[in-house]
Amino acid sequence: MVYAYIGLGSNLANPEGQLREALTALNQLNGSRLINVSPLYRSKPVGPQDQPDFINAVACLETQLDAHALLDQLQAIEQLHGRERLQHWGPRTLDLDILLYGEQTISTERLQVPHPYLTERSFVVIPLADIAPGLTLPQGQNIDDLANQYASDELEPLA
Ligand code: ROI
Repeated sequence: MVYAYIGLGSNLANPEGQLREALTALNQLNGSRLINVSPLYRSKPVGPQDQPDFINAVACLETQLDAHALLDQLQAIEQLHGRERLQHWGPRTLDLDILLYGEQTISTERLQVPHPYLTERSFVVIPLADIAPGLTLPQGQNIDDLANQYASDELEPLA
């Protein structure tokens, strides 16, 4: 059993509903159960600004799936939600990223763990710190220190 941290994001087609349905799907994955979910946050788009705000969250999944099998399952959930990659860094109905997989560092053609942008994105760092305070990343940084570097007004928790 491994704890995998999954980043969720959506800015199209009822983003909050997309995240809630994705969380249900994550909890139903074989050999997996949802351990914890951060608050849902509204965030300004990183990348092109001419797109809607995103809804973001981070979930902790306890799983028996190995990292690539988990990636397959996440991509299947994305497809079920009609994900279309129209534009690089453009709007999307559902994005599910493996942020962390236990304490492992993984670098294959399909998968980089920890997620390469993890520490650079407040919409990942802040919800991750919400559900995993005190966590040390594989490269040694403390998640609370990273979260404290971001202004608290960058993300707006949903009511
Ligand atoms: N910006 C925000 N705020 N949240 C995201 O999940 C997100 N995902 C992306 C890009 C387009 C880079 N920007 C984002 O893929």
